[in-house]
Amino acid sequence: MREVRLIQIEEDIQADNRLEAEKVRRRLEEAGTFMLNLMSSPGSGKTSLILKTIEAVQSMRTPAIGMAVIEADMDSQVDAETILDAGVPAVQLRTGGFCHVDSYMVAKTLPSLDLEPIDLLILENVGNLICPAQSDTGANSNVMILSVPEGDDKPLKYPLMFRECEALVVNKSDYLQMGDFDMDSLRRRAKKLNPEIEIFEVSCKTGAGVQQWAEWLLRKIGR
Ligand SMILES: Nc1nc2c(ncn2[C@@H]2O[C@H](COP(=O)(O)OP(=O)(O)OP(=O)(O)O)[C@@H](O)[C@H]2O)c(=O)[nH]1
Ligand SMILES: [Mg+2]
Repeated sequence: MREVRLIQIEEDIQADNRLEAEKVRRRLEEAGTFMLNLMSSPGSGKTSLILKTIEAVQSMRTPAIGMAVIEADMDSQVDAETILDAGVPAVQLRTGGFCHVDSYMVAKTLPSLDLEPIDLLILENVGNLICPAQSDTGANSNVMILSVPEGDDKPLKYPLMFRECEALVVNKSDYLQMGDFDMDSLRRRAKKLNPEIEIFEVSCKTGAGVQQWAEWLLRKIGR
């Protein structure tokens, strides 16, 4: 009988990635840095939420929380420039065609940051609801944004993302009155996939809900 040799590329890659992710977490722990991996589809408001979070967190705590941002995109550096303009250290991670960030990319980025004064490091992942959910970045917490114009059916189509995240920020709540987005359906669908998921209704435009989100985040980082 012929024996077929099966090479499990995907599983091997994920196993290697998880080992590297543990190294990243150890490095962060040594420096006392909490890393948040923020994921969403393109344009749902990752950079906007980071800006609002910087504002909120800095106004809520003295002494100030040390923050920095890793901006990941397939191309361009506009988001890193936006964060630098807000007075927060930022590095641009150009994934060069990859549609998600993995722990090797984070490990390569960390030496360009002075981690010691950073309490909260936010990774803005590549805009995509599929691939980023499959890859451990070494972060301490995964959070996703779903914006109202994307629709309340997304848990049905991208279940892994909802399962992998501790919190879901439903952004652009200022659009709620304009369409057919059903918040109760969204909550039900998200909780069915992940009963523990925390859900925040936010508008980065009006600032609604930002405070509650920031309070949760500060509790997560122990401040
Ligand atoms: N009306 C409204 N617009 C918003 C809100 N949050 C973000 N936007 C707008 O949505 C657009 C995209 O926001 P970004 O923060 O750049 O989204 P992103 O997820 O970082 O986008 P990529 O990095 O390209 O994936 C911008 O024009 C924002 O001004 C909101 O709560 N309400
Ligand atoms: Mg962005």
